[in-house]
Amino acid sequence: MSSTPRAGIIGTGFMGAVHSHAVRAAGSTISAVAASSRAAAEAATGRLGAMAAAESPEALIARDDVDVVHICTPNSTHADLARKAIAAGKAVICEKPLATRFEDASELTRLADQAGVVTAVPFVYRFYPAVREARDRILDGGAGRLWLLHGSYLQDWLAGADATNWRVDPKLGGGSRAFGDIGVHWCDLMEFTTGHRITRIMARTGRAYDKRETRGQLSAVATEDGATLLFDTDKGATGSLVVSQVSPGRKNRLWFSFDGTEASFSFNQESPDTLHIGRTDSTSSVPVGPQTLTTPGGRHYAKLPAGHPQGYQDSFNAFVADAYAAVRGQKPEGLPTFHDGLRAALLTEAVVTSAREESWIDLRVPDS
Ligand code: 4PW
Repeated sequence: MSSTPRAGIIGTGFMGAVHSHAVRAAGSTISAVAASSRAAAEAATGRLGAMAAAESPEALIARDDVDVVHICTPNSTHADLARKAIAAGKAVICEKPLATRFEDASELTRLADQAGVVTAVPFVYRFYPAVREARDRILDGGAGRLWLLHGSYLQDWLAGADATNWRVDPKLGGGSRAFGDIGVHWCDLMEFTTGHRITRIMARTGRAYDKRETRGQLSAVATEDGATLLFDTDKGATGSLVVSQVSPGRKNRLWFSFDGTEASFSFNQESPDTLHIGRTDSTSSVPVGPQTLTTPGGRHYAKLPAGHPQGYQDSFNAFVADAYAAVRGQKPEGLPTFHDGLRAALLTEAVVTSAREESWIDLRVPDS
């Protein structure tokens, strides 16, 4: 492998473009892109800054000048592509969900471990400096005993019966849409930031639209527009989460409040340049910057002086930079791997089962 890992990106939509910016920001080259056809890959080459268009995803994976395979295609294709990339001995960065079935996510995680390849799943909200600051302070005892973990992740891009996307179709997106697409981000962020693990879940799912229009035709929808969850954790906290892709005016509002006996920590992804810390006698809004944050994690990820907000793409860049550091043999703290993708698949399975059975579900312990 070259000393600077070289990328191959499969999928050239919104996420493919985000990955390509991050790879170039990390100083790596994109040897090739692949899409649904060679023509589509060729059309995206310039936009993504890639050196070549591959004939197919398989041809991209086989290239000697591709060290890291980025999988940014519809969810139902992830497992097959990841399996092929692992078999070829490549590092794999796979969009979530790792697979639409828990069993496939489990198998991929085992195969990757056996092959010894570096894996990553873009739980990129971990890479906001404010989140790292909150995490360091919470793990250092700064919240006291965390007892209430709550928040929401709200979007509106599927508001309107004519708003649709491949994610709406369970055959392409998987059986859980709102939770599987964005709820897992919140749960990952909560577990990462607090060190608590969800042990059981009670979930309800719902739909704003029972029918949606695709190519002029109204058809029944099988996936959820939103979900509400209650959960308990292994360290004695309780919590709740509301997830929705039909909350008009909310664009990508991932918000949390982690409340302890001494302080509460809250964060809103749409205003990522501030970390809120509440105490009974004072509240502070800590501006994000290398001089204003105080912990190693906060300072490491704060690249710009306070007042110059870092956003979603910056978090993604930091995630890819750490993934590539791992490919070079380093061990960056908090890189989300296939094990975290498997955890998300486990939570998704529990949410789907709980909503169907209208009961609390204890999280099962996965084999791998
Ligand atoms: O992973 C999520 C996506 O599927 C994201 O972080 C935001 O919501 C952006 O696109 C969707």
